[in-house]
Parts: sequence; structure tokens; C-alpha cells
Amino acid sequence: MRTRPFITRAQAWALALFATLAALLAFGAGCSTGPASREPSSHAARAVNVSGSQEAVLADAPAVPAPITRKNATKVVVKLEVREVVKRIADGVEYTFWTFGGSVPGRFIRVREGDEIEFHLRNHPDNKMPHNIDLHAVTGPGGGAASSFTAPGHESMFSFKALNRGLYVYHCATAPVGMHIANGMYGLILVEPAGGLPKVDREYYVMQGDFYTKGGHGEPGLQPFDMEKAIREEPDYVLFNGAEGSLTGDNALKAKVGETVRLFIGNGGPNLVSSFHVIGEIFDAVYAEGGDLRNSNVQTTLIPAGGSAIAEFKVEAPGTFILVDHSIFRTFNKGSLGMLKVEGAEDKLVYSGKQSDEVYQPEGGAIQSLGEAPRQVPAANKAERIARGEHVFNNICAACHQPSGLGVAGAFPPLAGSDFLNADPVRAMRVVSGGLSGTIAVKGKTYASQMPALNLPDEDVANVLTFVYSKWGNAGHEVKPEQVAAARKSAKK
Ligand code: HEC
Ligand SMILES: [Cu+2]
Repeated sequence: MRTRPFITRAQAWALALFATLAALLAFGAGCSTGPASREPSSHAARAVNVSGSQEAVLADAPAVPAPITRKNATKVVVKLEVREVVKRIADGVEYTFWTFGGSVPGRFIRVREGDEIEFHLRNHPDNKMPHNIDLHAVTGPGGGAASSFTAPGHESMFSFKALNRGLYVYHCATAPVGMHIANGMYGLILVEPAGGLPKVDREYYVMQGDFYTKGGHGEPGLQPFDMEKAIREEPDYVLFNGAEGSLTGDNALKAKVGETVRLFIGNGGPNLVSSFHVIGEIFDAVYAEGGDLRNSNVQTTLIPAGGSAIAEFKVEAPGTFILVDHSIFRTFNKGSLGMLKVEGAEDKLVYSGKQSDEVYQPEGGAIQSLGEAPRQVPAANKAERIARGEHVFNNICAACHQPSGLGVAGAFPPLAGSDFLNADPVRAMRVVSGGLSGTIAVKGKTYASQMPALNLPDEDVANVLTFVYSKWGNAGHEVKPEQVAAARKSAKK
């Protein structure tokens, strides 16, 4: 009697094929996870329960908050305040920075894989612009941006779980996004692996950014943002930590021979990619792009705009080691220069171009108080209104509508000869006091963008509109603060 085979020939083939595929897949998976064979942390971190709660200790660059030693995930409360501040960008040059915490880059946030972060974004009442935050460490739409849009004088709160370990950029994502980033609205958040990073002697925070000013590099005075240069990607400054000299002279990073150093490096952009290099050092290890991949013996590491890297090295020789963007004209002509001073004998290799650390003399206190002092006393007549309005325009409106009032094609409508402006002064008062979004037509071109609510007092709105109406062939109306108050009121209905 013929016995029936246990499996048919066709079934045997199918099984063999299946086994081969499975083996190949297993092999592939083994290869791609690398030597550490760590699964993406999000899988494990999602299941982690948190216990307890604490307020995050944030740090201003180049400092980094202390390593996390707790063995459990917890709830971490982060409070970050947005400040719009006038600060030195280079000797004799000032710039209105928009900051997360008062300086550029924003304050460093350090949490642990599996932590639950309760995030409070505060927009200081003196600020002019609404802001929000997109943290690349967040898994969720906009990285938190949609939930954190915050008007001046308000505070927003949202929560997220740190699913993926790594070093992440955060930034403002309020329209026009490029402008908010170009003004310095970025920083780093480290999500430490559950077991912590290997111990080192020193940790520092360095973040690159490119800046666009009306005047060329080094041109003195308070320099407004230049939208056109930003669109062309032609920065006047490429900087570490928001100013020339922030990491040189007395501000240099420090270490002693024999110590290990870890740099948390970010790149806020908005445009340029950084070829980060330390002259005279080789990075013993680099966590490429701030992720798990730990490369060794690296000379220069590429840091994308909106990206990061962690570099580690042991300092073996005394001297001054120069931090650069190896796109080297940026270092010598645009400011991307820092120093790590390793204690020991006097160093002869020091770059001599821009190390001077002179006492900074602000360009006359008047700049800081522009627009502030007159705010209390109402303008006495139209001429005074126009003069004060011009200050408001230069400080606030010119960044977008341009000093010429001609705007930027496709982005910011012109105020010069604007039919939209001249047709309806009450509507103009509402635009300047409450912002504007949606599609409008100005001089035959359509704009579908967003003007933020600027948080200006009625007096300033009246003055700036009177100034704008008096210029560039516009209708010449005088706008009074009472009219602005009435326009605001009727808009709310
Ligand atoms: C952050 C950029 C920005 C700033 C700062 C800004 N605006 Fe605007 N403004 C815009 C945008 C964008 C529009 C078009 C909005 C749209 O498409 O709906 C606009 C529209 C306008 C309009 C109506 C259109 C037109 O051209 O007549 C007026 C008037 C105006 N702005 C005046 C001002 C004044 C005055 C200031 C300063 C107090 C100012 N804006 C500051 C971006 C800005
Ligand atoms: Cu912002």
C-alpha cells in the first residue's frame, strides 16, 4: 500500500523558501541594529510607567544640566520663557534676538527616556510676537507647535512622553517660521538613555546659527533682520551660541589635560549645514546626528540644520583648541569660532584674528529705550505722532514690510501705495492691533500669509499708522488712539 508523504513536494519547496527568507531577515535585522543591537527606544519607552514628579533644571549655554542619575522615569515639569531681547551680536553691533530663556541658543533641557514631560511655554508680556515650540523629541503633530501657540502675556501647557532617546533640536514654528528661527529661537533637548551616557569629566553645549542683518558683517548699531538675505541664504553672521566671542577669550570652554570632554552640538540654521570641527582634536566618538550610531575617530562631523551631534574626546595636550565650522570662510569672516582652553603651557597656535575680548561699550543707551519712554505720554500733534510712529515702524514693522515699505514679493505685502491700507483706515487699525490671516489682495497681488498680533498699545498703533499713511504716497490720514480703541472693540463683536 502506498503511504501518503508527510508533506507534498510543493509544500517542501515552500517551506524551504520560507526558512531561507526568515534566516535572511534575521541576519538583516542583526546587521542593521549594529554592535549595540539596541532596539529603537520608542518601543520600550512607551510601556515605562513614571513615578514621582520634579521640575527640570535648565541651563544656559555653554552649561549643561547635570547627568540624570535616577533609575526610574518620572514626570518632569519644564518651564521655558520666551524673551525678545536686544543683545550684542558682535562688538559694536546689536540685534533683537527672540529667545527661549533670554539668550541664544535656548536653555538646555535634559530628561530621561520614558519620562513624561509637562511643558509650559510662557510668552513674556513685554514681547511683541506670538511664539510656539516644536521639539523634535516629541512624537505628535508639529512636535508640540499646534498645542503651544502662545500670545504675549500668556502661558500654554502640553505634555508628551520621551519615547526616543537622543539629542534633539527644538525651535519656534510660528509664521514666518524662518524669521523666528533666524532671530535665535532654537535650543537642544537631550533624552538620555535609561542607563545614562558614559561618564565624562566635562560637558558643554554649543549651537550654531546663521544670522541676516541689514548692514554687512560688523556694521555697527542695532541691525534689523534682513528677510531678503535670509531667503537668498546669504548670512552676515554664522555663530556659535548667538554672538561673536561667546566662546573665546574669557568665555572659552575649559578642560585639564587628561580629562574627557563631551560636546552637545546643535545647529539651529535656519539655512546652513555645519561641518563641525575642533582644530587639533580628533573626536574619539561621535553619536552621529545625535542618535544611537556611535562612530569613532572622527575629524569633522556634519550637523544638518535642525539637527545635532554628540562628540566625545579626551584632551591629551595643553593649549587652545579652536572650534570651527570647517566651511572655513564662515569661521574667519562670519564669526563661527570658539575655543577650548586646555590648562597647561602657553599655546602658540592660537588663532590671532578675532580673539580680542574688549570691554563692550553699548552704542548709547538710547537704542534700548526707543519706543519705550514716549509710550506713556500721548503724542501732542500729528508731526510728533509721525516721528514716534517711525520708531515703531523701524523697530517692528520693517523686519517684514521692509524699511522701504515695499514688502517682499510673495511673503509680505507692500505698505507703500497700498490700496488695501488706504481704502479702509479702521480695517488697518484692526490689522495692526490684532494681526491678519487669510487671503488678501494688495496692488493686484494676492497674499495668503499671516501677520501676527503685535501686542502694541493703542498709542503705538495710532503713531505707526499715522507714519505709514504719511509716507510713500499713502492717503495721509492721522490715526488717533481713541479710534484704535474703538476699532479693537468693534472687531471683537
Ligand atoms: C512678522 C511679520 C510682520 C510684521 C512684523 C508686521 N507685518 Fe503687517 N503683514 C504681514 C503679513 C504676512 C501680512 C499679510 C497677511 C495676509 O496675507 O493675510 C501683513 C499685512 C499688513 C497690512 C495689510 C496689507 C497691506 O499691505 O496694506 C498692513 C496695513 C500691515 N500689515 C501693517 C503693518 C504694520 C504697521 C506693522 C508694524 C506695526 C506690521 N504690519 C508688522 C507681516 C508682518
Ligand atoms: Cu517665535
